[in-house]
Amino acid sequence: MEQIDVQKKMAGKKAVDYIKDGMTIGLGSGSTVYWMMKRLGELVKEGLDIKGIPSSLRTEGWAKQFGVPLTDFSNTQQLDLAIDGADEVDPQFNLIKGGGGSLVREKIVNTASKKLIIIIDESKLVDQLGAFSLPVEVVQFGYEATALQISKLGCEPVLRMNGKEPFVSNNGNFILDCPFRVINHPEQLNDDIKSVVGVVETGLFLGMTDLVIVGKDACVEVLE
Ligand code: ABF
Repeated sequence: MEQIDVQKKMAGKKAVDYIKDGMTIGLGSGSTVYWMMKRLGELVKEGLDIKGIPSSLRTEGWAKQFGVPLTDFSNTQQLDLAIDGADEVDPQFNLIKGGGGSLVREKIVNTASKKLIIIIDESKLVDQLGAFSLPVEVVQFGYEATALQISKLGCEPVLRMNGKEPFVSNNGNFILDCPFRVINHPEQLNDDIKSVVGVVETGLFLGMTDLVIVGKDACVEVLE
């Protein structure tokens, strides 16, 4: 296993320490969350009584594969804990997410949770957000016009592709990857992008993270 995968596995497995009997859990997305789901399935088999709401169809598939019971927002509107990955994490725990294309469902799930734990490998820690192109989910209709408006904020948006076709999110939308390079004022940028007609949501997750678990080569570091 590559070192980065070892780190993801360390972080994902550590996260389940925070899951207690009776909780409803927001199940994030991505390859680090995979390890959390696998361990969670083992604990459920041992008798842990939890339910989860998945933030992507892929995570829903893992829940079924590992035997993690699911529920949905028609039954529960507030979650006890959400556990999710990230593409960048700054020292204030502001995040860029959406590299996997599930940012809208992730933001809905994480916002509905009392607590959010982010699980990452070391490479995701940055001094400043922006080197990772910011994913922005937009409706398909007129996405070229939406991209033009976003470009006026200081980047050249790139339509995410899936082979020769545009990538389509779990919500039926397109993703524009926006290379801002350096994001000095994330709150302002988030507000500015969200005010563009056609934008569904941005991958900036600001002021919502309580704890970050960083997988290292032989241990984990918990940042609070
Ligand atoms: C999701 O998975 C996304 O928001 C993010 O793009 C990705 C995290 O990456 P990884 O696969 O490295 O865990 O949480």
